[in-house]
Parts: sequence; structure tokens; C-alpha cells
Amino acid sequence: MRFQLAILLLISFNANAQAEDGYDLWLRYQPISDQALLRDYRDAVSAVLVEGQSATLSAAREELRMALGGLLGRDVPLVEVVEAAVKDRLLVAGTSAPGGLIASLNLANDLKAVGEEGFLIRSMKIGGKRRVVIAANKDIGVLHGVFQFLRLLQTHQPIGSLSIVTAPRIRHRVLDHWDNLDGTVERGYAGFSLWDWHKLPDYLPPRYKDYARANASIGINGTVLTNVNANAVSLTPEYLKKAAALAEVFRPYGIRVYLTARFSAPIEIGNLKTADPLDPGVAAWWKEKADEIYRYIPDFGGFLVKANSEGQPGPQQYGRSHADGANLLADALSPHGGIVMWRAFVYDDKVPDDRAKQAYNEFKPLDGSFRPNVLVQVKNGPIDFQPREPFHPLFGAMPATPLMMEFQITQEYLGFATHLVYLAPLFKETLDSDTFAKGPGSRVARVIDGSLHGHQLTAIAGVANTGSDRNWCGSVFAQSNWYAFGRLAWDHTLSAEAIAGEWIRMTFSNDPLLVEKVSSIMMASREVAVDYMTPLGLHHLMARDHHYGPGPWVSGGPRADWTSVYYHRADSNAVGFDRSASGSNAVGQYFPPVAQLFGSLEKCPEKYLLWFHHVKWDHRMQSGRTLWEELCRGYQRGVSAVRAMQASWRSLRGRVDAERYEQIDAFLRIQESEARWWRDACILYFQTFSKKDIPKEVDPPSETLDYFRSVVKRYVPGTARPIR
Ligand code: BDP
Repeated sequence: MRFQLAILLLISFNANAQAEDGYDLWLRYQPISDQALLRDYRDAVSAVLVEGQSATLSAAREELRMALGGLLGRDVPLVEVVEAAVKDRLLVAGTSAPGGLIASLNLANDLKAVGEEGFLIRSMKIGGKRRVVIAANKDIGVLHGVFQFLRLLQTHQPIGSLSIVTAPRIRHRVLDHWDNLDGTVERGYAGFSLWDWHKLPDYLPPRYKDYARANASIGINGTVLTNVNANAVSLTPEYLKKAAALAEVFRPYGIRVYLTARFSAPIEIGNLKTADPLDPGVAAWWKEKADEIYRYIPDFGGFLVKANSEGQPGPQQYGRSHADGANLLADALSPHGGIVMWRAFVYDDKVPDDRAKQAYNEFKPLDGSFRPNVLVQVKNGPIDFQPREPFHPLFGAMPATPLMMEFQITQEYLGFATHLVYLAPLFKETLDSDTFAKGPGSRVARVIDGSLHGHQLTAIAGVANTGSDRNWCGSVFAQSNWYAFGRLAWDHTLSAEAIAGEWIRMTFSNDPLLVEKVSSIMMASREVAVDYMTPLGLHHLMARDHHYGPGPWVSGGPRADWTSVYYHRADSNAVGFDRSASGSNAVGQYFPPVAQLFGSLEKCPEKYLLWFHHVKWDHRMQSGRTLWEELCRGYQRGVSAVRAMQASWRSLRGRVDAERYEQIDAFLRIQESEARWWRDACILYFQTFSKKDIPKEVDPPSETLDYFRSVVKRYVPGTARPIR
């Protein structure tokens, strides 16, 4: 007896420990403890009918069974016909396929608005009975609707009179995995790759399905499995079989698989002498390759390509343009309905012009010369995922070409997994920026969702932060960035705060104090990181190569545009990159009102000041203080704010399970010490130019500049390069 009890205790202890190690993400489905709410929910959903048969609908049923069982604390019967549960309140889900209950509800008109992937959720009276109806045009819409309905329960929303109609604003909502075939992840801070290539296609651990569930729950519908620094081996039959096995697991969840295409693949795995896009043999090779891929993966999404960038092969090696390269692949894919996502992340240190201008210079003249199934994938800002960048000037500048957004979810320049930085405010800042391409209101979001220039083909990508860590992302808060990316990809009008609120409730609890405090922490966190890393428009100050920690002194080496001094240009007089009309004139790439705003030293928003201007140390800022003082105060503000985040988190002890609480607490300690590292290193370094005292409200540096310069970090995660 005692033995049995011990076993029981052990089992329940393990179950608790596992339940809160972060693996379940925002799909925890913990029992609802508010009794009144529980009664309401149990009453409204005492049985479930999912109409129709398909793998996707089975997934919907399975999710409902698991989730309702967890949330409502009892098994909810899944019925097959209405009669069986006619007395009960019923949740009915399905499409309007003929013969079913949903088909009899005359929803055809309303369903017009939801497209292929959207859904409606409505409280209705059917035959005098109260029902909750989840209806869609396609099975995948039903699954999305199920996840939305569960979200309502998870976040304790009233469900008495529901009327939700939603469809994604962007068609392709994609995660880009920078995963290498050897299991390493470029700029990944959560262990090794999710894809165990060695054991594929035979072994498919449950994690693959859980990955698909997590993505489907936020509406992500595509995954690029491989690194943009591509390996042609991923296109060989051996690896296509592996990718096909993943595609099979993801398919019921509405997720398509994409691969990165190495431009020199015809030479490397095809034994051709050239990869020239205008060579008929090369075109035939890609066509045959595409046909082969579709034999393995009938719904293959297409290719993502990084070409002529950071040493990657590309069409320019043959004197051809990016359009020639993209169109070559587009022609191979188009008979099968595939798309090409061709990256605009190009720059070359042999080109004397400002790096921030080079993508625009290269791509703008090609507007209109891409095939209809090509999207040009543009990073949010013109340099490279810095803590803060102004929006990329290409947005709005290529009206005849569908442009897609590339955000970075993984925190390459934002402290990796240990810094708590909620990225939705960064994503929103870019999406809400007004390009003025067609007058006021030409927001970046409208370029991306196709509404500004009338494009049907639309897409958005986020560089994934997932890995083999038990909690997927390296930290609990990093999960919020995956979540926020998906939610914004579905609907970019959602606010960062609303998304944070949902995520907190699902990830931690509905405890109002906790929701309020964690939301304040998250909402402030991005600005806080900007403050302690790169305030006032500074950028690219990080350590060389691995990008972990400060390195404002980085100079020399293989390329000037990989150094910090190239970007901050500090001298005894001033600091910042003059991109105004009298400098590199990068401002000239923006539409006039924006160009004038950014180009004027007086009018430029201070958050972008040193991005666009070389500013004297004693320049008077809006506050009346000098630039030097404001810079130092920015760094200090960042450090102080991390301390406030720590204190706020500590006040929540006991309101979060111990395992996640402790890890987050430890990570905040790391963040606080690294915020000081950034502040002290940067202030001491810039002081060698400004020759001014550190203001007294700023903590004195803990070490000398020589000390900070001597810090060498070895074996930093995420720096592995693919083996070729
Ligand atoms: C930079 C990363 C590098 C990537 C590159 C890219 O440092 O590892 O390969 O972007 O986007 O941010 O291609």
C-alpha cells in the first residue's frame, strides 16, 4: 500500500514537473478553477460534433478532446450525429459540405468573407437549442476556428454570444528555420535543430506533430526547413524523402514545407558545368528537380533563396540579375503552383556605397521583371535585424512586385534566449510605419498584405527561434515571440498588448495581477533592450561574428561593413552615420515626407537620430541635455529598467510554478548583468571620443575599457556554419 502511494506520488510529481517545463507552450489546457466560469463553459459545451472526415478534422477532434478534457476537467463526448446530444448544449464544427448540420444553417454568405483558411464562430439557436457553431469553407479553417475557440476558453472570455468572423490578411505565413543538415542552427539559441535528419524519414517523434499543432494554433501555414545559407544536399532524393516525411506530419495542420535552394546546386549535385540561369541545360535541370520534388511532396510550397549575399552563389556570378535567377526557379515551380521567395538581403563590401542603400539600389530597378510567382523577401530594416531600425526603403518602392516581410524571431541581436525581449512592439513598429508610397496611410503592413498595390500573392516570414530544448525556444518568454509572429501574420491589426495578454493567460495563468505585471514587463522590454544596447539610433555595435555582447570597438578584419566603427563613425566631434542628403543620402530612398523627416537633424525622431545623422556630442536634444548626456542616460535607463523588471517578476513568486519561475528569475539576473556590460563597455568606449564626464546619475563603470575589450567569449551558440 505504502509502495503504491509512493508510486502514485512519484507519478503525479512527474506529471506536474513535466506539465510546467515549457514544452506545452501556450497549449497547456490547465483546468479552469473559476467555478462560475467553469459551469458556464461546461453548460455551453457539453458535447461536440465535428462534421466530416479528413486528417485535418481528426486533428480538430483530437485537439478538442484533449483541450476540453483538460480545461473543463471532464471528458466531453464527441458525438457523430446531432440526435445523440440534442438535449445538450453542443459545439458544432465543420464546413458547409452538403448533408451536414452546418450546411443547413445558410451561412454561405457569411462564409464568403473567410476564404480558404478563415472561419466564423457564432452562438446560434438551432431547433430551439443553443449552439456554438464553428464554420469554415475548408477543413483547415475548421481547425483554425477550433484553436480560436479554445483560446477563448483558455483566456476566460465569455462565450454566451459569440460572433467572430476572421480570415488571414496575408496568404503565406511562414517560419524560416536556419537549420543545417548537421543539426546545428545558425543563430539558434535553443539547442540543436528540431529536425533529426539522421533518423528521418523513419522516426517521427511526437515533437513534429506538436510543432505543427503550435503553428496551426496561431495560423502559421508554411515552414522553410533549411538554412538560407543553403546546402544543395537537401535537394537530393535521400533528403527529399526526409522532407516528405515531415510534410506528411504537417499536412493535416495546414502547413506546407519549403526548402532553400542553393543556386549552385546544378553544379554541386547535378554535375553540370554551370549554374547560369540563362543556360538551357540549367533551366532543364531545375525543371526536372522541381518535378522530382513534387513527386515526393505534392503540396511543396517552393523555394527560399539567398543569392549573391555574404558569399552565397547567385546569378550575378554569370553576369545575370536577381530577376534572372528568381525567374529560373519560378518557371520550374510554376506548373506545380510553387512560389519563390527571393531575398533582397544583399550587400557587398566591394561596392563603395553605404550598406543601408545597397538592397534598394539592386532591386528597385528590377521592379516589374519578376514572374508572377516570385516574392521579394525584404528584412524589416535596411541593415540586419538590429534592436531598432527604420523600415526598409524598399517597402512601397516596388509597386509591381509582391514584397514579403522577413522578421527575425530568434534574438540574434537581442541577447539570445536569456534576455526577455518581447518583439511584437518591434514588429508593429515596422508594420505601422507609413511609407507614403501612395500618400499618407501607405503603411508597410499594406505593402505586405497586398492592399496597397493590389497584389494577391502575399507573404510574411519569421526566422524561427525553435530548437531541441525541452521548452522549444530556449526560454519561456522567447515563446511569446513565436506566438506574436503568428498572430500578427494572421492579423497585423492586433495590438502588441492584446497579443501579450492572450499569451500570458495561456502560458501562465489568468490571475489578473500576474497578467498586468507580466504585460507591463513585456510591453516595455524591447525599448529597454534598445536602451542598454543601442540607444538613439546607434546600430551594429555587437561583438564580432557571434554577436553576443558589446563590441563598439570592432574594426578591421575581412570587411569594413562587418565592423562597428563603420556604423557609429564616432570621432572627437560627433557620432552617428550621416545618411542625410549631405552624407550617403540613404534618406533619398524614402518617399519625400519620410525623406524630409529622417533627413532633417531637427525633425528626425530621436530614436533614429544616429542612424541618419552624424551628431555633435554637445548637440542639444529635445530634453535640453546634450547628446552625450542623453546617450549615457539611455544606457542607464536600460539597466535600471531591467532591475525594475526583475523586481516586478520577483513579486510574482508563488503565482507561477516554481520551475518556470526560477528559470525566468535566473535569466533576468543574466540580463541585468549583461545590460550593465553593454552600458559600461559602450559608455567607456564612446567616452574616449567625447572626452566628457559620465553624468552623475549614471552608475560608474565596474571595470576599465581595456577589461571589456579583452573579454572573449568562446563557443557561443548559434555560430555554426553549414558543412558543404
Ligand atoms: C545575419 C546573420 C547571418 C545570416 C544572415 C542572413 O548574422 O548568420 O546568414 O543574416 O540573413 O543576420 O542571411
